[in-house]
Amino acid sequence: MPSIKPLHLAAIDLGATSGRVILGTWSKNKLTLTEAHRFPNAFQSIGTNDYWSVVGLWHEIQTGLAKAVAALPRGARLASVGVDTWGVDYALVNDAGRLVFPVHAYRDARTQPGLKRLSDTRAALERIYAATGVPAVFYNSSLQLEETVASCPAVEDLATRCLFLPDYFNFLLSGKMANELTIASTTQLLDVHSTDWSRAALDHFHIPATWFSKPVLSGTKLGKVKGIPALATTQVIAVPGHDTACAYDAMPASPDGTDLYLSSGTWSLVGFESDTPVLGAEALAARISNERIGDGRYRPLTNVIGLWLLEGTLKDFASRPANAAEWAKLIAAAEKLPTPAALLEVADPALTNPKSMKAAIDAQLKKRRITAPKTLAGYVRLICASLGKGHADAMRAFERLANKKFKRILIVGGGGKNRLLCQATADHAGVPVVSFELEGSAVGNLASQLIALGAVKDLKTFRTLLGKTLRQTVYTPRTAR
Ligand code: LFR
Repeated sequence: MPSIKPLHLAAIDLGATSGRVILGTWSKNKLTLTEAHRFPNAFQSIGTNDYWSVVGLWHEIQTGLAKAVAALPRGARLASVGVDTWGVDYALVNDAGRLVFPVHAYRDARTQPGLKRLSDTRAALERIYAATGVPAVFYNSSLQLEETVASCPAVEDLATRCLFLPDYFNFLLSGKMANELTIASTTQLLDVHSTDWSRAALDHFHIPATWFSKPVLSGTKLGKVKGIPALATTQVIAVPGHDTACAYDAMPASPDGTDLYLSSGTWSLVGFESDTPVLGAEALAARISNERIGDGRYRPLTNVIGLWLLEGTLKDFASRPANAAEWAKLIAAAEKLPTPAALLEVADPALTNPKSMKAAIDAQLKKRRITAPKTLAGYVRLICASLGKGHADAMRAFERLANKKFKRILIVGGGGKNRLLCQATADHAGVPVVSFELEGSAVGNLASQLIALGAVKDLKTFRTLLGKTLRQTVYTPRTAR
C-alpha cells in the first residue's frame, strides 16, 4: 500500500573521491532528494601502501546523519538508512567488531605479484573464473586478502570476520554483522551459480572461510540504529552495498531489457541485467565481471578505466576548471578540436595508478609513435573519444556473448554531464545515449529502502515512477551502426 504520510530515508553513498549523505523524501509516489552532507574522500599512503581512513569516514557519516535529521520537517523521523560504497575493500574485525588490520585501498600495488601469478596461470584463472564469474583485476578482494594473509599470517588469529565496507558501516550503525550479496559479488570469492561463497576460490587464495557468513539479499533489515539517540527508531536496511549495483537499480530502463547501462564516474561501468551469468573463455578475455543485483540476479559488466584518466590528467595542469562555467568552456574548446587520429589504449595497466597520469599517457603515445596533445583541451578530447570507444567495444562484446542487441545506452553519474563523452559514446556505439540528471547510487540506495519498507512494490514500479520525473538528454549517433 502506498503510504499517505511522507516517508523520510537517508542514503549514505560513499565513493572513492567523494561521499554524501542524502535525505530522500517519498511522497505521492515521488522521490525528492536533499543533499544533507557532501565531503571529499581520498586514500592516503604510507610508504608504498595505500589506506582509507575509516575513522574519518565514520565521522563524516555521523555528521551527515545529524544534518539529515536537522533537515527533517518538525516532528518527522528517519524511517530507515542504507549504506553503499565502492567495491572490493574490507575491514577485518574480531568478534567485538574491533579493527585488527588497517583498511587498505584497492589501488595499493600490493596485489601486483598475486595478479601476475593468477593471470599467468591459465588453468587457475579459468578455474577461478568458472567458479566466481569474476576476471583477474588488480583490485579484487581475493588478491587483497591473499596478500594480507600471506604477509601477516597472525591476522588469522586476530580476525574472526571480514566485513566489506558497506557491511562494516552497517555494523557500526546497527551492531549486526552481515555480508551483503552485491558487495560480496565484487570480491572474486562468491560462487557464480549460488548466492554463497565459493569454497574453491577461498581455498585457492588461502582465505579462511570462517571470516564470512552467507550473504543476505538486499532489503534485509539489520535492526535499529544503535548509539545515536535521534535515530533510535530508524531501521538499518542492507541496500545493495555496491554503489554500482545501486546506480544500475536507479536506471529508468525499458522493461524489455534492450538498454545497456553506463555508470560513469571515476570508473566507467558498462553492463546490463541478466537472469544468467556470461561465462566462458571469450567472456574472460573480454573481462566480463558477473556481479550481482540485490535480488540475486546478474549484472554482467566491464570496467573501463573511466574519468579517472581525466581526473589524473587535470592534476598536471595549473589551469584546471574550478566551476561549472569553466568546465563548459573547457568542453567547448575540446569539441572544436579535430577528431583524434589515434585513440588511447584504455586497458593499458600503466594508466591504473601512475604518479603522473599525463606522463603515463604521453609515454603510451610515444611508444606507439603518436604525437601527444598540446593543450588540456587536447587531452580532454583524446580521453573522451578513447573512453567512448571503450564503452562501444564493451557493448559489442556483450552483444556477441549474450546474443543481444542493445537499442540505447543509459548513462548516470558525473560523466552524464560531459557532452563530449556522451556524444563520443553514441558515435562509437551507433546507438543513442540517454543521459539522466540523477544521483544514481543514492537513488538506487533509497529505492531499495522504499521497497523493503513496503512503500513501493518492486524495482520495476520504482523505475516507472522515477522515469516520469526525470530530465533526460539524448545524444544521437552521427554514424549509424
Ligand atoms: C565504482 C566501483 C566499481 C568497482 C570499483 C572498485 O565506484 O565500485 O564498480 O569496480 O569501484 O571497487
